[in-house]
Amino acid sequence: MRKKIVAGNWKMNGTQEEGQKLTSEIVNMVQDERISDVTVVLNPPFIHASNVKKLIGGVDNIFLGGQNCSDKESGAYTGETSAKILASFGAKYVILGHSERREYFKESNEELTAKVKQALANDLTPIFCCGEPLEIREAGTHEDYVKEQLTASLFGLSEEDFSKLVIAYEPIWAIGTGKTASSDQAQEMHAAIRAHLASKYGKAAEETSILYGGSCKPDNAQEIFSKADVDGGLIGGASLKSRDFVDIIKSF
Ligand code: 3PY
Repeated sequence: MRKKIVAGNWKMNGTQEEGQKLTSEIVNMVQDERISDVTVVLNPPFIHASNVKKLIGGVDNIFLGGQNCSDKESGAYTGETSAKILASFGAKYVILGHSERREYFKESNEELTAKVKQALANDLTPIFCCGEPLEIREAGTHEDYVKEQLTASLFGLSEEDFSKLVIAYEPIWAIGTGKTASSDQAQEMHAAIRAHLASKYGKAAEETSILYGGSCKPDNAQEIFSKADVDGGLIGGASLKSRDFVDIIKSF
């Protein structure tokens, strides 16, 4: 059975007070509404880590994650946060290769391999993002584009390391544009991603959770999550509203 996972990516949002309020509300709702079969990951900006971890407390299906980590172990890299530092604050997950980081910070497939290795060396589960921009979708080469991202960044990993990953598919054209991939488009890509991973890692790919990320909201989550190869969501804007986020978690 693959893990069902809903991860909230707060991006660069939330003051200290807002982050605490959001976290407390989510933690309370998950407990009050007895949600125990979904793994919930909160990925705030790094500086919220300690507060968020404290508020999660001992709730055993809610975890702290990061939105990125350095590809270096430690040292003179001003402004960076290592996987080791993140893990020392109690994080268990880290989003790597989000489309915004690939676009604005020019993260390459090679750099992402190094980040994945840093994460794994520090017992963080990478939520590895892949996905195509609009022009690639329109050209009809989206499957090849995404397969190449996966091959280039991940196919050097051992089967043991690969089996620790979570994958997130983000159709970039559906982020912040008001567009959403249809559930059939999501399923088609998730199945293609799983088949590609299986071509290298065999049965291990059957156990890999593949999350959908692209303007997932309470009103489309149920339809998207009902698809055979969709194991949850990487949620942007809707993760900043506790009721919406928890409604998405309840959409399986
Ligand atoms: C969004 O939906 O905003 C995302 O960034 C998905 O990864």
